Amino acid sequence: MKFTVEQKDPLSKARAGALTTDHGVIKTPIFMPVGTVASVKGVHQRELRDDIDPDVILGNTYHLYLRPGTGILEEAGGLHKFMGWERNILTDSGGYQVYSLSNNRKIKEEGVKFKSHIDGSQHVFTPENVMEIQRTIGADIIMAFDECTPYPCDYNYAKRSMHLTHRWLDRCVAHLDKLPFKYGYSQSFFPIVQGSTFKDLRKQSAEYIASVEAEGNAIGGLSVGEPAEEMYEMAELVCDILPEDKPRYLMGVGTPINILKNIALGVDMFDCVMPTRNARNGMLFTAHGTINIKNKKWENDFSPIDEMGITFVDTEYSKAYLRHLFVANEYLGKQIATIHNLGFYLWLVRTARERILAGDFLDWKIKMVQQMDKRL
Ligand code: PRF
Repeated sequence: MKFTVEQKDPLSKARAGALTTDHGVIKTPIFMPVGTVASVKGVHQRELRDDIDPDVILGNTYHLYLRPGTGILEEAGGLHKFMGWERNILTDSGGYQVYSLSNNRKIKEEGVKFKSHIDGSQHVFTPENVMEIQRTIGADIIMAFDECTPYPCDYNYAKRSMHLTHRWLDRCVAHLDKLPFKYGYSQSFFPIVQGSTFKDLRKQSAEYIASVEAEGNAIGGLSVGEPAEEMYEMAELVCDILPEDKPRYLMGVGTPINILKNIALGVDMFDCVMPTRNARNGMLFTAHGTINIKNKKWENDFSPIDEMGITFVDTEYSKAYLRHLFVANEYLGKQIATIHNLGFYLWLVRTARERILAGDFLDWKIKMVQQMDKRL
């Protein structure tokens, strides 16, 4: 993997860069649509590629390990071939999903014992087997096995949890060294900063993660219920410590406003279920604020879904039609809303990139944040 910073914004810490893997170039800042179970919910791969056009999507180790399982993925020749996606994939390690989804989890030094949310069966994730599973899934970027520290959390728990994440990281690195790539292309490994909302722990964790000298670095444990201002404070503190010449990935963030503000602090990569999940509930993101399309006010609004939108659904369908599909509980409503929201998120990060390259990112960001902070 190669990462180059092409341009730094003179008035903020934003950067425009390019990350090159064996599956192509990822232009940063980037938003990665979430494809948890080998599917970006409600969107065909062809629509994803041709209409939304992300350079990279995300998959989840936790879900893919439980279903279809590593045997099927290996037989298919890896996740790219299995799902028909030729561009980049990043897999999260399960270090978050195992806490948020599974039942009866027990965290020990060795790893996490948990029960599947699908059938209640018992499993164990360790730093070692999670690296093996991610080799078999075959994503281009794979993540360290961490504990996403819950929020709120007392200082002593956060400190113990951070040290556990660091010890697990050492085990991930040692084990990966023994595991060859499986499908003829390489994989890059990203460690994850934790430390909750405690500045000294975040600093210590960022320094530890930086010392590993991995190809890229991630910030975890944020957007877990803390006030947004605390998230920005932690993200800035960590970005200032992580190396400048490596990509920085803020996991599970966030709203369009969160994304622009974190780009300004030096974050390069984002993922979040929000554009896809909220779309299925009828919530649309636009450059002028959010829309609840189920609202009666759209019943006879025959204007396009989003005049400024970049995808075909934005101008081909009206708000009144999309509202009707939601009221009638038609599948197509969720599909159209998902394509719109992902198109908007990708437009947002691509435009941020253009503004950074043009040198006027900060003014644009301030204007956009103000403009998007509304309910239509
Ligand atoms: N760790 C991992 N994945 C994550 C998180 C984390 O802390 C978060 C927190 N926002 C989202 N996804 N492994």
